[in-house]
Amino acid sequence: MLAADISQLSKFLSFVLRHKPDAIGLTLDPQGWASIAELIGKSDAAGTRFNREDLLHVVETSEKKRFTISTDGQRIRAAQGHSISVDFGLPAREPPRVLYHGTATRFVDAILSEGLKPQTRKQVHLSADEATAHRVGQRHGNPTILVVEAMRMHTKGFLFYLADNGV
Ligand code: HQG
Repeated sequence: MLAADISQLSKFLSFVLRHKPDAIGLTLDPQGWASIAELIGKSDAAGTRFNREDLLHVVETSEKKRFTISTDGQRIRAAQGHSISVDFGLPAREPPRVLYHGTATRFVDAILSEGLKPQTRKQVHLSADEATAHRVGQRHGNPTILVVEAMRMHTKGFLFYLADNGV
């Protein structure tokens, strides 16, 4: 596959598996899994054609490991980033002392007064290292990195999760 095709298919999969499965008439189970055969069939019917090999290629080459294949090889889900409700069945974890959130400098005043909000997603994304937070923040403009006192929040009852892909 060409790099442009890989990127396009990755974006399509993110859209369908994180946000709008019903755009192609797909149903995810409560844990966010879709049948690969059904995904391929319904995507084709909706005008996006790819085969199992293409799909696995996108999954394997995803630097951020955005998608997870089930152990039996029959199903796929997005590792994180959803705007629809999914229950990953993941246990809440004890976070490190601090975690980082990269954002655009223009959002900082609002964040400091309202708090960090997940916005259109279901969870706020935090990074274990500053370099990753910097990259995430840069997507929105001139980046600022916020240091989140994760352990202190944990002791106050806030819940932290680690997605399949390390986010
Ligand atoms: C900001 C990508 C104003 C928040 C990345 C962020 C990441 C507020 C934006 C993943 C706010 C939401 C997630 C408040 C939060 N007022 N702005 N009170 N609270 N914000 O894209 O964290 O390529 O939904 O700081 O690499 O930037 O999709 O979240 O700037 O891992 O796999 O609202 O998305 O991964 O933006 O990025 P996003 P994010 P993928």
